[in-house]
Amino acid sequence: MQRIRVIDSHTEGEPTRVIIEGGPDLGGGSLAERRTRLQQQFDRYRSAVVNEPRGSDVFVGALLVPPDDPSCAAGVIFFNNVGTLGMCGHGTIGVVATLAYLGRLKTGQHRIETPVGAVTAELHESGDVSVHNVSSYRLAKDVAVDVDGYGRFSGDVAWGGNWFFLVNQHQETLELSNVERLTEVTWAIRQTLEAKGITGRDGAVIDHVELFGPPTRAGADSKNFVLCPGKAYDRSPCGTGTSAKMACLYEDGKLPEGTLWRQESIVGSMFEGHVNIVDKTIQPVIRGSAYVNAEATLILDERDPYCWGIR
Ligand code: PYC
Repeated sequence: MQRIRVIDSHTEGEPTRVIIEGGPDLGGGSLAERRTRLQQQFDRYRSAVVNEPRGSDVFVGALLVPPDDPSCAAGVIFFNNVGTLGMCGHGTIGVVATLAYLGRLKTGQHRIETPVGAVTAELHESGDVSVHNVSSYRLAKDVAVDVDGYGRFSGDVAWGGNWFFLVNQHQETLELSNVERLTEVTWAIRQTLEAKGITGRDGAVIDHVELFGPPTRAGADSKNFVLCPGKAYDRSPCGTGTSAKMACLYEDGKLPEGTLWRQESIVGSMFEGHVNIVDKTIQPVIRGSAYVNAEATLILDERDPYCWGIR
């Protein structure tokens, strides 16, 4: 039997399960190489940790690995119910809260390496965490797609550590009671983008689709619904999605450098953010809080037909 120790937290409602012991040994090399190794050789560990019967479609897992970049305190590879992620904003906040809970991280700034670059996470005295994300940008503006059965949607293709289609024009109601419909619509948009060959840079699949609407919470600038790659929706406002959105707002002249943007999620939680211009690139910063809510040892018993998760 194998044992994997995990710590669970949620960041603004979205869960993160951090593996702190017993995960697969991915060897050395860049984080991008180790992400590929996780996908190709150890995918069953990903499934065992986040999929049913131990997890659910909503979980994002985080495998801590030694960093390749000596300036980083840790390396991390994020994964979900269907694969790995380039970066994860809510997950980075969850990792920092988890390391602080374990006494492995103190307040202040810490660099964390991910497969798409190093980010800087700042643990504040209050327990909040700010993430200075990878440089973000818009690849294509006002892309219109006709989605069978749902009508026409127009949005931007943008990078915030993952690829997003950010939809500004739609007729949908952004309410928690409407998530089934929102999931259907955004899934149909994603499939249409793929069918029409609309991609991120170098043909990358756009695997996150985000709808925006007016906020319901006082002080928020916008409310969103974010479809994640495995068809679950993000309970948090999505760190990489908010980064992509703020990059587009900056490029449109609607969010000057340093100006606060408050993004409400579909469940009513919030990230605060702004952009900094660093070496002529847009570097988004998002701030939120995470709470540790479980410590567990997962037991992998090969006699169990669902030992490696239901996939
Ligand atoms: O916060 O970046 C994020 C994220 C990506 C997928 C789920 N959450």
